[in-house]
Amino acid sequence: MINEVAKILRKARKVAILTGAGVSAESGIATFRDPDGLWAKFNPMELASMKGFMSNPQLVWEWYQYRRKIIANAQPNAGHYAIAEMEKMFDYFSLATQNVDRLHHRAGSTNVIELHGNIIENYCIKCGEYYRKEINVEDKSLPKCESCGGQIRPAVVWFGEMLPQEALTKAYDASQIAEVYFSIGTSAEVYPAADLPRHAKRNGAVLIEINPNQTALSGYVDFKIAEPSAVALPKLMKLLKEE
Ligand code: BJW
Ligand code: ZN
Repeated sequence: MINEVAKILRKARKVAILTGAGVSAESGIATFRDPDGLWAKFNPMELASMKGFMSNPQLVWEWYQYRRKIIANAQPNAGHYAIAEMEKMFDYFSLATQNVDRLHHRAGSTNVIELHGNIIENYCIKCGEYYRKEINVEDKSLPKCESCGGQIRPAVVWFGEMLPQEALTKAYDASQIAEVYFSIGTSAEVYPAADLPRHAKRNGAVLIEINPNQTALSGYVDFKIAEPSAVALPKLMKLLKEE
């Protein structure tokens, strides 16, 4: 299977990728919907929605501080590095991620499209201004906006919230342009991101999934590499370079 994918990639000029939490799993960052994932232990509506934040901002803030600590101590893995390498190999390349951890950036990827925001930054729920003071991950107290005194929240996209329009437009453009589209480490259950690989295939792309498990997309893809991304992606790079 991986040999066939390498063969297709050798001929391809335009490649796009969508990644999800599985890409960071081997960096020690928990996914959401796996049996040991975050949603097995925590309630998504309590922690990842505006309603949840309004009813218990302290709880939500502490949960984000806890995750920030894990992410700050994590390192990009071989999958992130392989993706960073890929962007130099094609005439057109686009990377969109649902991840908020910025590990793609830290691995050297440029122009990363962040569909669900990022966990590093924060903004005010009242005036929208970004909070520029440094956040100490050990500090449990809720910061307040320096301009208007409003509540500060993490710059991620919660359930029921619109994705950043520019990011979504760029990601849709990429899924339209790509000859080869990869869906890597995502359950492909959360919309609108989950529509991107489907849109790519509808527009003629060869659709490839890299994921050790079955997903909502597995029955629909052209090729499935059922391996962890930190294993499959370096293998693929090696095959491509061997030519
Ligand atoms: C490996 C691996 C390894 C393991 N290697 N792989 C009904 C139908 C359609 C849509 C909706 C609906 N009801 C509600 C909606 C909308 C909702 C939605 O899609 N819900 C579905 C769950 C049904 N979407 C939204 O609300 C979005 N906004 C929106 O639609 O706006 C328009 C609107 C406005 C107002 C009203 C209504 C609509 C926003 C979605 C925001 C998602 N936010 C989160 C939290 C972000 C912040 C944070 O991190 O704290 O984003 S939820 C969470 O899920 C996170 C992720 O980015 C996202 C996707 O998860 P992902 O990355 O796929 O992870 P997992 O865990 O699901 O999968 C991991 C995969 O990795 C697995 O497959 C493993 O097998 C694999 N894996 N190890 C490779 N080593
Ligand atoms: Zn404010």
